[in-house]
Amino acid sequence: MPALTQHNHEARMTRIWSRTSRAVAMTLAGLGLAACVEDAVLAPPPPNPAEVVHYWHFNALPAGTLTAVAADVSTLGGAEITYPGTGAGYMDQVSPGSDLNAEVGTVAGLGLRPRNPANTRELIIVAPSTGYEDLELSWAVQRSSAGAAQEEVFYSVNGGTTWVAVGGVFAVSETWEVMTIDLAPIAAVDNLAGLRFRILFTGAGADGASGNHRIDNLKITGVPIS
Ligand SMILES: [Ca+2]
Repeated sequence: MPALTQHNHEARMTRIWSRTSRAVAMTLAGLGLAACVEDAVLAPPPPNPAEVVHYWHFNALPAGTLTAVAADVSTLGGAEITYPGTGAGYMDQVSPGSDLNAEVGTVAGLGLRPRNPANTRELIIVAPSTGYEDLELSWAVQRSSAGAAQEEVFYSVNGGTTWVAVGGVFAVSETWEVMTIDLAPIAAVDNLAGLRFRILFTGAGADGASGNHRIDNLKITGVPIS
């Protein structure tokens, strides 16, 4: 909404009152126009709200070894999770998942289980951000008793050639909890078709023959660039 001076606004309201019904005026009041009488200039419009760009709730995962998991919900498409590396580790479904960090109306259902040994693999999250800024990455996580003690997150703006650590080292416990990384200060990840993230499993237990992490409701939100 363009800025209006108080004078112009009041003159406009007078004209409206003179030729329209009370019902129309009440509608304008409902839109907030009546609230600006005390202000010299109307407030600027609010920023666009953030929306879910990619969302994995994992509730439709098939049984067996998983090599690539597409996002369950995506405004852009092309989002998937893989777990490349060496050794016996792999991904499969886990039940139950968690409703932490879930979108409204989404049940806990299933989660994703990257299995040990995990220190020879990396969880790759391909997540285009074309048309979005002020990103946020979040997910619910727990580990099994023998799972890796930590997760470390990185982003890449060049398709995985180089990685930048972000958010520090997360200690992961045996109780589900939500990890959130605010990417709004990092303009490099905005509006980028080739954006990807990776999660490394580190610390005690990451090299184990058994043990795993359980991940659910992994979400990337962003604000549409206007
Ligand atoms: Ca789930």
